Amino acid sequence: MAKSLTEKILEKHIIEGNKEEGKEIGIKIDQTLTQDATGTMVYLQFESMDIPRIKTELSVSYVDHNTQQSDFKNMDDHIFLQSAAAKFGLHFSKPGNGICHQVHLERFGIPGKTLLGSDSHTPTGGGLGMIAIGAGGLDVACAMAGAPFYLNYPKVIGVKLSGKLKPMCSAKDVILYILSLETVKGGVGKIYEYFGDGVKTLTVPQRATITNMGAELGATTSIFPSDEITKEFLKLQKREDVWQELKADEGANYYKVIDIDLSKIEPMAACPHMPDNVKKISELEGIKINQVAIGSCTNSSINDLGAASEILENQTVAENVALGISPGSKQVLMNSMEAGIISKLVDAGGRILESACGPCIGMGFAPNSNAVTLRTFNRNFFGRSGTKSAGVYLVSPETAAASALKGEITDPRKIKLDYSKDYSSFIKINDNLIIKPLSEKESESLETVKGPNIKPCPKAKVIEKEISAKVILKTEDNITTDHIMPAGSKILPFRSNIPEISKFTYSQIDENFYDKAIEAKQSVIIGGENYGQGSSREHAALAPMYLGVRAVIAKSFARIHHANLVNFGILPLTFKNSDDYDKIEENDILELTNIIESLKNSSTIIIKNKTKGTTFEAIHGLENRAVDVMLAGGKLNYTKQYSL
Ligand code: MIC
Ligand code: SF4
Repeated sequence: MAKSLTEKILEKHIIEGNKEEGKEIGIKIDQTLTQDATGTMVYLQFESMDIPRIKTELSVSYVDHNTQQSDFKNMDDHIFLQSAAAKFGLHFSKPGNGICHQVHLERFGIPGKTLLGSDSHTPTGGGLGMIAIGAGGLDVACAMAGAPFYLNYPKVIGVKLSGKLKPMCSAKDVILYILSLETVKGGVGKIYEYFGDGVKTLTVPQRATITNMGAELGATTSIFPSDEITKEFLKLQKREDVWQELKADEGANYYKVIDIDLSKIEPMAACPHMPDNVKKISELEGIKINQVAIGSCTNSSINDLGAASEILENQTVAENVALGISPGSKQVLMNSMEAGIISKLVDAGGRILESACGPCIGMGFAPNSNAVTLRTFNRNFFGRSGTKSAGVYLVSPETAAASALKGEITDPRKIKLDYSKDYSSFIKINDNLIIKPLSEKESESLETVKGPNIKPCPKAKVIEKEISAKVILKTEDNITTDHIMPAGSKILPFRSNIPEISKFTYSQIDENFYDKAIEAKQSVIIGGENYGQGSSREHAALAPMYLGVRAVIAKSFARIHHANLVNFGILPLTFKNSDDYDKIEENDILELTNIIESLKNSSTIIIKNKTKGTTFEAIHGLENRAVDVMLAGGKLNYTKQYSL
């Protein structure tokens, strides 16, 4: 039978379970990546497993998120990460070397391999033909220890591309268009597989823009075939030897097929505050802007900066616009300097920021009050830019540059009609910020180095038969992990210190959340649809766990956050009847009954609302392995109990 590419790669990696849509499988992970903001917990967890060395083919620890270093904390984290990489046999990518996903694409990704990353944009690797999945840090630690990664066998959506993008229309506009069709929850439990004649018109970085932002669909991942274009990209990276051709069989069966004619794609923007709030630029033209930021793991390849530089060449950005550029990697930065791109951008008034996540995660370059900011990033969640009153529009580099010139949202086709030049062959490689792993013998006697802000990862409580807990928060639909555990320069330095970071839990939407949780001792959160979408940060589960949250009852969950809740012993439940959501209020006392028995033998749990005197049912829907994790009191306890 004709197979999809996804099926072919998964088939080679399945070690537990069978190909049955929606059912749990365990797959072998070939490569892992971590970044510093999630990585410190990953290596603390790995260390606590007492495994001397990683068991993957390759694992890389990147530093790209917390690079502002306003005091000792960030750099203490970097040093800890470097010492852990040396001790456990990883590559270490030093700060300044670039954003994990861009660097991994350039230097490490291999078509046909599986990659698990403690960052939700790990699917960027799908641009190279990898099955690249974002996960919580503990799942990545377990994969490094040689354990399978568990996921539900996904539905495979085919995206058939035909035609060719028109000048000034870009890969970013393609994924924004798909978001407008599929929404931020349309991809849950799905893999988007691209095929068709249009694929060969897209470069690897363009494909990676699409797979990167596929994360915003809630998808497990997205993947492109590995073809001659992939080979050319790897050849330029002097890694041609890892190339192999990979594609779906003719006539492969997809759950559904989305047809896209690239020549019909127009410049688009995701309007505040959701990546699927997409409109055509033509509908937004004229909106005055204050800031433009070009960069992030979505759009910071050399051609992205090159396109912006051509639009801005010999011009000056509008008086009221601040332009910031963060190149995706040291390679992009160096080659953009040699190609004259950086001088054009600086000449036009751009500020060159570090090769790091920077403004994308609220680490500097925060916009002014009530600002309109255009960003080539992938997320525009409320408050993420660092300024609560700002509105972020997500756009292509072409639209960003054209709008920076005009001082208002502008269709780039009105500024320039040409194709932008292809800078991709402009490439000089210098890996001197990547520290290679030591031999087993050399690393044997090493110890990790922990500064005073690095505290052990707290353990979850073992689940009891009954739990009585207070509802301390009731949320709307599409709550993101940025709502649950915000990022930004004030909070990110506490990623290695759960007691401290827990004080910021839900601070964006309820300043009293921490006090309420402490007072209640045991609590429950009520959520709407797609609860926990966005980032993979397990801190959004770890901190609530630390504060005594025992269950989240929601209409539906995002994949990674659901797994993180289980990993840290918080019971994720969905309403059997979604009308019951309306019948619960904050401060109600809920009693979850007969939990252990229900987890083992039934799919539902009976919940009594003691305040209202009502009873309702919630579904746990956990597979046997997840039930065992819950019963053990979270994945750390579980892995110890049933050693890998
Ligand atoms: C993000 O884009 O939200 C982040 C910051 O990269 C996160 C990881 C984190 O919170 O550390 C992600 O996407 O997983
Ligand atoms: Fe970094 Fe932003 Fe990409 Fe997250 S989305 S990895 S913060 S650049």
